[in-house]
Amino acid sequence: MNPQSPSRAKALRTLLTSDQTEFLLEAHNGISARIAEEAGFKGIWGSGLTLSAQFGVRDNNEMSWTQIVDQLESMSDATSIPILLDGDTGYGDFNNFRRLIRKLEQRQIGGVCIEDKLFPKTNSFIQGDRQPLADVDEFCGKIQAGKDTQSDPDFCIVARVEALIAGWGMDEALHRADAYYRAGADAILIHSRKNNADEIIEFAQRWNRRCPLIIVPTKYYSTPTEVFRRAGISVVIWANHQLRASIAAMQDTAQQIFQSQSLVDSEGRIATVNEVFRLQGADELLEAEKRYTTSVSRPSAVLLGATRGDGLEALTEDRPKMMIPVGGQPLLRRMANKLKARGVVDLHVVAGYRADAIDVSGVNLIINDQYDDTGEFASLLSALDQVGDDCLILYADLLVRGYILDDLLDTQADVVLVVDSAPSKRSSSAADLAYCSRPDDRGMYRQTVELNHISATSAWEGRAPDGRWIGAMRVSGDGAQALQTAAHAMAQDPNADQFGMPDLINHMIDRGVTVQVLYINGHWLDINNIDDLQLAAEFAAGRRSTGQPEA
Ligand code: SPV
Ligand code: MG
Repeated sequence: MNPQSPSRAKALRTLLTSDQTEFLLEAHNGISARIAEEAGFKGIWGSGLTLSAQFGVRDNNEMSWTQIVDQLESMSDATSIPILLDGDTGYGDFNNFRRLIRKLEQRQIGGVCIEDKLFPKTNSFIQGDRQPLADVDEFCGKIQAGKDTQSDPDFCIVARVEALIAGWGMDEALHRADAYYRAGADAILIHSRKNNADEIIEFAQRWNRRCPLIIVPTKYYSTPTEVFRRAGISVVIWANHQLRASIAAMQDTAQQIFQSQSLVDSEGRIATVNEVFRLQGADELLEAEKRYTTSVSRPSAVLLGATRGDGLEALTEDRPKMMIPVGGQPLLRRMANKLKARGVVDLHVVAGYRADAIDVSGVNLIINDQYDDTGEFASLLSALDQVGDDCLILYADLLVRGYILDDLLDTQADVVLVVDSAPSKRSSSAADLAYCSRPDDRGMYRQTVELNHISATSAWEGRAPDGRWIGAMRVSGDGAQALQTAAHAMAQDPNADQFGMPDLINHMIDRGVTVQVLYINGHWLDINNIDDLQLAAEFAAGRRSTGQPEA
C-alpha cells in the first residue's frame, strides 16, 4: 500500500462511525473480494462460515487461524477496501488473540470481530441455543489485550454478543454489550437468528447509539433496509451471499456439463475466460511488461483480413482468405508465426467474413461486422486504438519472405511502405501501384526514396509506376501519430466506408507526411486464384522466389 494513502483500518473506522448506515459484503478469496469492491462496497466481511466453506470444511474452527490469515492476505492484496475479519472467538485466549492482531495488522486488515463463545465454536445458526457463552470478564480481558496490542490506533475490534442467539435474553445481551464497550470494543455486533428483526430493533433502541452497532440480517432478510436505517444501525453485513450465489451457479453448471457431455450449453451463461483474466488484473501485467521488460519497445501489428476476397470463392466458402492453407498452414498463422519470431507479439487481426473460422492462437481478433459494405480503411479504423507508437500494418493474407519483415523492422523512417519494383506479371489487382520519388536503381542499398502517390491508375500524372505496394507498411513515432490524425480526418468523409488503404496513404502524403519506400524485388506473393495456390505452396516451401513463373 502507498504509505501516503490512509490505512484500511482508518477506512473501516470511517464506515463504523459514519452517520449513515453502511454495508459490508462477504468475500472468501481474492476474486470474490475484488468482485465486492467492483460492485461498489466500501468494505468486506471476512466471513468465518464462507472462508471455511470455500475450503470445504465446517465452520467449527477446522481451518487453522494461519490458513485464515493467508487467505485474508490474498483478499487484501486483491482490493483496496478494508476487511473486517470474522475472528470467531479469537482462536484461543487473550494471548492467541494478541498474536492474531499483530498478524492482521501486518496484512492491512482493517479490523476483527470476536464473539463471546468458546473455542472451538460452531456457527450460530447450528444449535445456537446450546452453545456455551464465554465468561464476561475473560472476554473483556481479551478485548483489552487486543486494544493494547494494536499498533494502528484505527484498527477496529468489534465485540459480538451471542446472548440473544443462546437464549439468555435481552437484559443479558445489553449487559454484555455494555461490558465489552467499556473494555474498549469499537463497535458491538448484535446477532439474532429470528426471522424477524424485532429483538434487534429493541436492542438498538435500548442501546441508544452508545457506540456503533452492527447487524447480520441473514435470517431476518425480509426486513426493509429502511428499518435498519431508522434504528440507527451503523453497519449491515450481508454475510454469505457471494458464496451462496457461486454454489448455486457451480451446481447448475456442473450438472449441465455432466449431463450434456458438452460445453455448448454452458458457454454464454458463465463468465468468459477474458472476464477471469480481467478480474485477475491481466491488463496491469501487460502494461508493466511494456514498462519493465522492453528496453527497446516492440512494434505491434495490425493485420487486415475482413473481406472474403474475389476469385477464390470455392476455397472461401467456409473461411476467410487468410485461413486458406498453404503448405499445410493457414496464411494468417504463417504470418503470425513470422512476426512472433521477430518479437512482434502484439498482433491484432481485423476479421469479418467467416471470422468464426479463424483458428490462430495468440492473436487479438477485432471484428468489422460491416465487412461486406466497407473497405480496408473501415477495417483499419476499427483497429485504430491498437496502432500504437510503432506498428506494422499488413494484409493478413500476404505471403512474404522473412527478410522483408526484417528489413521493414530495421528501417528508421516514420512511415515506410514496402514496394516491389519488379512485381509479378500475373494478373492481379492493380490497385496498389506506387509512384515514387525515383525508380529502384538496384544499385544502392537502402536508398532513400519517397512515395508520391499510390493508385490503381497505371499512368498517374503521365508517369509509369515504379512498383507495387505489397500490403505491408510500418508507422512509428510521429508517423504513427500522423496516421491517427489522417485517419480521424478521413473518417469524417461521407465515403469513408469505401476507402482503401491507398486512400489513407495518399491522404497522409497530401497532408505533408513523408512516406518512405522500401524497395524489394519479388519474394512475396498474393493469392488471387486457384492457380496461385500451387505457386504459393512452392514459394512457401522455398522452391520459388517470386510469384512470377521463373523463366
Ligand atoms: C459468518 O459469516 O461466519 C458469521 C455470521 O459469523 S453467521 O454465519 O451469521 O453467524
Ligand atoms: Mg462466523
